[in-house]
Amino acid sequence: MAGGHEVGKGGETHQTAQGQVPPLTTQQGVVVSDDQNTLRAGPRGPALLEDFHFREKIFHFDHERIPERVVHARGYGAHGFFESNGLLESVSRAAVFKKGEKTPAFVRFSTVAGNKGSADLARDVRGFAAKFYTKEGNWDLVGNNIPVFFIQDPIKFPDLIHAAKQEPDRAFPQAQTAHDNFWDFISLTPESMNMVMWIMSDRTIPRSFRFMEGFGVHTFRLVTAEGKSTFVKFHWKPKLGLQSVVWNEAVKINGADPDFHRRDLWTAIESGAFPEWELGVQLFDEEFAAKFGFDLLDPTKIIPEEDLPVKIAGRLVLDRNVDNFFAETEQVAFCTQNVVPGIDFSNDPLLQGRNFSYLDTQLKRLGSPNFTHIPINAPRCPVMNFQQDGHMAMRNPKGRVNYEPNSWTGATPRELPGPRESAQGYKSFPEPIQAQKVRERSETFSDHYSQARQFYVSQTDIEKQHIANALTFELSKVERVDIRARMVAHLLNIDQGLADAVAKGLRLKEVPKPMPAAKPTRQDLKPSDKLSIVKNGPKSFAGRKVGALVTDGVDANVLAALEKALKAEGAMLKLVAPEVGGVKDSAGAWHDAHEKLEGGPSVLFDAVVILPSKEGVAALAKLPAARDFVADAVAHRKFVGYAATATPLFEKAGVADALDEGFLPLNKLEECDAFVAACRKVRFWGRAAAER
Ligand code: HDD
Repeated sequence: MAGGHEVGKGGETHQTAQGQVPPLTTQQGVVVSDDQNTLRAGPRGPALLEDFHFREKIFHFDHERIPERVVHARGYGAHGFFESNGLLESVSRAAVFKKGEKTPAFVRFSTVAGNKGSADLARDVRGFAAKFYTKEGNWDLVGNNIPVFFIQDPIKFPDLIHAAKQEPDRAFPQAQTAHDNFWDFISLTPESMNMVMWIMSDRTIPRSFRFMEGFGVHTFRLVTAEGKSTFVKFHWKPKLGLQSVVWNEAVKINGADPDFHRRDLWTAIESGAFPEWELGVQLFDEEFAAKFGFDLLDPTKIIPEEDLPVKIAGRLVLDRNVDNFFAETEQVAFCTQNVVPGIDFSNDPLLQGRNFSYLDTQLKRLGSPNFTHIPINAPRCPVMNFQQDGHMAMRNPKGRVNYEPNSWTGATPRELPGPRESAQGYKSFPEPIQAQKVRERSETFSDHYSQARQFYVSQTDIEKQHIANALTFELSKVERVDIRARMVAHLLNIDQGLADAVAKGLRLKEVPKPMPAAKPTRQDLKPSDKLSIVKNGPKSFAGRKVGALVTDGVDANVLAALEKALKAEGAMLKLVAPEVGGVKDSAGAWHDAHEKLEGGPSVLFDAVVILPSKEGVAALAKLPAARDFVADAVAHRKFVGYAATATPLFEKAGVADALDEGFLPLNKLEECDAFVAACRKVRFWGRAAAER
């Protein structure tokens, strides 16, 4: 056999360097004798059509791709469970909310606008979609990491997404909203202004999925067995606290590691540090809804937590990575209309529109109405009905009866209107409705600026600055000056200071008049601390990574003490060295490096330590990547631990005369604990250096 591996014969295993392996077969189960060479007429001759193995292999390869999701194409998922603490037992009959009930779950996080292969740190909303395989059927909570949305009516969704994605003639820019079409549409859509504040905040550049909140966005209903309804808004609260990167970091992470978020989730789960969120709920009744001041069917509005506290109803833990990305993460089909008895919809028009779109999109993506037969989508409770046939049908009715009612003897499934033991049919909440058919937006949906202002004024100064910077950056990429000005006209209805900062940042020749508003901006809404990331930062440094820039001769004691202190905190130390092979410490012990310096810039870490030896620092200071490592960490306001030997590198990096309280010496063992304690704040926001 020319140029190939040894291949076994008929159904036997055979010996290779890896041990006994099964023989390779075709899809028909025929053992393949040669998988290296096509069948030819002579060694140099033309290929023969008869080569069924080659044709089958290429045919299958040619069909490997399915359409990527029209939105949220890039995503990453993991398995886990939801454990209820029983809080919702009194307001919902759903089994998933029974005290102590543990329900298997699958969660997929995503960006919205980019294609499947785009980078993780795009400035974008993150999807947070959870599928609960409950005893009573699948419940999907398909949310985002932002509690409001761009539009109030689903008929605008195609326009919104067309405007956000790459422009149709040139097919760029991808995975970013910094272009004319997006801001043209947005500036003509005042209802998006609350969302604009959220997307221009650091919420859209999360540190990773583990550090972001999630929201069901819409108002839903919970319903008891007796038919009593309570409105609910769902929240996910990350156990590790909130954290985002800064924009300049995001730009650089995208180059250094476009898979930063998926790698983070995968490695956290592999290392046993299982990401966890609490399920929070805001529960309210018609009376609260009537008095609240905004229409709670309007998905561009929130209920501030200060007005209606979030109560915790259970926890979600992700503890298992997928076995196969395509089979699970790509084929998972979330549908907002997947609800179970005890959970119901509200009349939020956007939600009602979504209930059509998700089912429809799965047919397009997965190619068959039988997508529910795929293991990742299949309920883990009995499924019995007479739906049959179709492409790839795996679950087919047996026997003669495929309709109901029928009079054949034997147990064929029938609907179940009343309760029977634990089962009961799904009943929609019988909300009385009397109305005229209209195409009309409710007048109660027309305040577009008040909550946008409330979000903005709730931020810390640094976060306000980031919003102004983000708007300035995005609008600077917009070629048409009139679109830039139109956005500033909206900002004038939100906050004068913000509008001024953006107008100045853009150097608008003429500052426009405020955009005419359907309703004046309310000034009476109190700032809500819960809307700020910085005010809700983590309590510990757990789950974070410290990058240690080291050379040969690194102080063995300091390195060991630092590693111990970080481990005690639940954080990790990663060594970055001039060569990936590693370094020899002051005691002569070898340490493998996790990253070569050029491949491990400081943007990949939450804090850094600079620990060159006296002998090694001069060579290190000559490397541009080492200087960037330090300069970026400083500009991104990270905590920097350092040995006294680091000074020549600090000088070359241009930071030697600016060692502020965010720099912590690491020469003695006891200083390691102090460094880790400081890192709990994650960023040294007091640093004066302008963010590069
Ligand atoms: Fe959507 C996917 C979240 C409005 C139509 N959406 C999708 C995903 C998330 C969201 C997280 C990815 C699910 C996954 O990981 O597979 N979408 C939202 C949120 C919205 C929202 C929080 C507003 C509150 N979406 C929305 C509207 C429509 C859609 C108004 C259409 C009328 N969304 C879709 C879709 C997608 C989708 C076209 C594409 C892929 C998919 O469904 O499975 O049906």
